[in-house]
Amino acid sequence: MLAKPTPQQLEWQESELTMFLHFGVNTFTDREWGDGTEDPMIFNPTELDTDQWVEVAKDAGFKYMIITAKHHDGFCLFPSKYTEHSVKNSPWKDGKGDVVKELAQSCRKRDMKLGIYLSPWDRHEKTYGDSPAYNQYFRNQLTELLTNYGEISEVWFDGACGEGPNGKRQEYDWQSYYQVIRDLQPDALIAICGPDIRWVGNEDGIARETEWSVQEASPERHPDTKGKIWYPAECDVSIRPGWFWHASQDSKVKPLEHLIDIYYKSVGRNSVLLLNVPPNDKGLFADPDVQRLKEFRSVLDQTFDVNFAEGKAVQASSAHPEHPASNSVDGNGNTFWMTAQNPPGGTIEIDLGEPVIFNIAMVKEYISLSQRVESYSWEIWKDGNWIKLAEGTTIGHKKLDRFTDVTTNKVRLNIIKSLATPLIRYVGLYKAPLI
Ligand code: FUL
Repeated sequence: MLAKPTPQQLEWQESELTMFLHFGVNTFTDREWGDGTEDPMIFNPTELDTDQWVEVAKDAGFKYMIITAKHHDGFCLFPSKYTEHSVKNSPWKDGKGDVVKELAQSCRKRDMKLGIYLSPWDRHEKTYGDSPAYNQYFRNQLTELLTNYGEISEVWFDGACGEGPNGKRQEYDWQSYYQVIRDLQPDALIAICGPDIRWVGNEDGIARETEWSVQEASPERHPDTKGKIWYPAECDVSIRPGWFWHASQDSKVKPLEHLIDIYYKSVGRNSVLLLNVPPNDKGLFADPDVQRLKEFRSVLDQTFDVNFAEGKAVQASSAHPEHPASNSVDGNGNTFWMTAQNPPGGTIEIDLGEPVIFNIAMVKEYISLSQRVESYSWEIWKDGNWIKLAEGTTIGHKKLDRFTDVTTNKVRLNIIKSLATPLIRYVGLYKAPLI
């Protein structure tokens, strides 16, 4: 059986870009981890504007936004009725404000999906360490977030765990947390310490060269499943050195080249990029981040707006009789070439009709029917011979290869090894600008 994505996993993966928002008391204390003793009075973003966050994210091509409703310090950006450690005891909007609500409204207006980060590790809450009591507290807060803010598309659980004031280590009851989410928001994806989206394993925004969305079920996350499951990777990284905003890091926003490199190594390696952009102490995205995101979008548009293979003739080595291969590269995401052959593999040849210069190749599998390809190569036609241009292992939702400019009138994609008949959904040849 080939594991397949749920409709929600598919939509998430095809969206490619999610923005992370780290915001809270740390924004005002210049720290990365608060210890829970912060005075809520320090939380006072005088110009908070969630419309700005969503507009910037939307313009940059992001489709989901995840906010730290509560970080490890326990301070809640929403007026939880289960704690006093929240916006309700801050001077912001005289304690009547709710950052999660404002963001939810801004997202709704602009067709942006909303996700929440609720830190299980809570350095303020007194019941932390008294495992059953804290698990109930945590479920109560999850219930608030999943009930009061409309559709929540992703719930992001970090695994950090510590001891409570009683000196005991908290034992998280993950399965009961998942149950609350499945009951209240059955379409929400549960990420990282969750069964639907897998942490890529680093905080640099970089996936592996070989990145399978199909994985073995883990006893901890998927106790009721045996064998293979669809469990795609998410690559989290911050646009700055820290997750939270620090004035001293306004000059340390990642250079454009670095961000673009991250894009190729995350989205271009079958993963979703979760890029953190932290609002500042005014409650706004800072200018350097906004500027960088504009540049990021502009380079991606310049690169991917023109596919030189679009509309060009394609020959697939063999086609399944019931799914005749389309004979040109079209933008129809619901069709695919099946290069049926035994053992599974095959060739897709694109006749460009005239010499074309490009430096990027894109290939996508039809992942609705699982991820199959284990090895592939790209070749170009040069002086009467096929010359190897690039090679790789997995493809999945999207695989991008970069190389120095080449000129040719014919290109060939070879599927060398595949777990089952390879289903190729899209191919693209592009020219990235010099940065
Ligand atoms: C980590 C946390 O400890 C960091 O503060 C940050 O939230 C990051 C995304 O996850 O584990």
